[in-house]
Amino acid sequence: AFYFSEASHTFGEYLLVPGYSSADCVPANVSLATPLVKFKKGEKPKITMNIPMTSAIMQAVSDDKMAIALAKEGGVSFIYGSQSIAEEAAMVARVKTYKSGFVNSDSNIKPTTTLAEILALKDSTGHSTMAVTEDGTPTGKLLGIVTSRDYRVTRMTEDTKAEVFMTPFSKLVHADAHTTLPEANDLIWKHKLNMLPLIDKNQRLRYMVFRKDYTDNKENELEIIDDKKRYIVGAGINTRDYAERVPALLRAGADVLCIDSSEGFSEWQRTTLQYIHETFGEDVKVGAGNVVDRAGFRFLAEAGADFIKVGIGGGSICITRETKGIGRGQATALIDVIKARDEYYEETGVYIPVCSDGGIVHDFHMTLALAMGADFMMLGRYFSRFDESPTDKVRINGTYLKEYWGEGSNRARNWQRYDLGGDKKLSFEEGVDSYVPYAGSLKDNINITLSKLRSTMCNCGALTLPNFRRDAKLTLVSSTSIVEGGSHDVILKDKFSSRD
Ligand code: MZP
Repeated sequence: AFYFSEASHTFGEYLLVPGYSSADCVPANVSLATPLVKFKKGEKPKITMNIPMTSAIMQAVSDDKMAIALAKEGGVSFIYGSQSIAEEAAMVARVKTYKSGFVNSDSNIKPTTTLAEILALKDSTGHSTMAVTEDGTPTGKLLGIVTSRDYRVTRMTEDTKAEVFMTPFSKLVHADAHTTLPEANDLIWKHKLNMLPLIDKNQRLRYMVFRKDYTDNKENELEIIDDKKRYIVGAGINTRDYAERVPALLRAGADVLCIDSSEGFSEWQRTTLQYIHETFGEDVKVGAGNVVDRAGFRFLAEAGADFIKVGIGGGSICITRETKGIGRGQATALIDVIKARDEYYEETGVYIPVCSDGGIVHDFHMTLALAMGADFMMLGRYFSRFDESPTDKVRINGTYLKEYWGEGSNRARNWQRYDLGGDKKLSFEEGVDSYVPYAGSLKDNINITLSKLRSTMCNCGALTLPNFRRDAKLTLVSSTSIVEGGSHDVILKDKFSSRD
């Protein structure tokens, strides 16, 4: 057997040592722009992100709602692949056709405004979906929604009642006439509805809210917008059904794909990458992984991966190390793969971005991953805690929690992720079903995380991510100094109630 000479370490065992900060080193001047896919020396990557964050290819994390929320902040979601091809493509399409969302763009719309007038206005403002509220503000009482898909106007009058009732709908969700626009929007997303009937106390239908949607799986009916503001979205694929899944995802508008697998150093990944590039061309971008050493990186680089993910067994819901005894401490794995990426760049002039996937617990772990050389992170637990994740929020013993389960759990049954070419089933679990503390909105949390990151970069004298990894000074810490790093030898005040 081969023995690595170094023990394998994780993020919590490292600290950054500050460098010189000049006067212009202020958080407002920091750029977090980073490449998502490979590029040649002197050229620009086809896709860059404004923040170094992607959301995990998981049922409990990345659906279309998460993708839109994260794209608004400058990151990219990878829609989970452990669902049918049509469902995954529909999610991608919803992100790509989402434009301005439920925004009232004009307060001149009155309950008496005609359909023709609303449509003329909608077209002139370029909105694909437009809400009409009573007082013209986004939080005002909802009168109706106009979508560009079929130009249905949904304001209820006695005359339109028949037309609305003829429209098919699958679920009824109770909302009342005081339901505000954001609340109606949340219900639509939460219940995966195409339309929401708002019913008053007497069970009379008051309004219908429609969601612009990809409802019927007819790919040729997808709306194409030639708009630069469309959000970037990624999608997970596997090494079994790529010949059918990839074209459907590309037709739906996916900008980038990623092979979702617990272990990427395999012939299955090479075959998949080669098939996609030979069939659809080099312009179709596909990430691969996961690997944890230089040999794994080199193999996927030569097989044509457009970015490479690092990490085995470090995910918060992952029990791969306990179940199979494989994996490597995330920091050591990342440092090793980064060396391989830099060597490959020196040798070939091709820069392949590296993604650190899994095991990020504290915000400073992200800072360390970037200092060690990761181009971006993939995060599951982090995003699962937010309003925008697809899972239920529950209250247990007075605490709000969200559900979060691994792709290798019996609940997800994503056998393709662990596929070694045998039966089409999950033979044993490599992931758990769990709760995480509910944390609020994605936007609020990301803002805090990124301000910590920018501030630490300034402490280390870096205004860009490439300079940060070039100049960062890192030290391994002893277990005693980890204790020194938290508050210690004091009695925290929140241990006492105010009456004490
Ligand atoms: P974390 O951010 O929750 O620590 O880790 C998320 C990552 O764990 C995912 O991106 C994926 O690589 C990995 N994952 C997902 N499901 C499992 C599992 O069931 C898993 N074992 O390890």
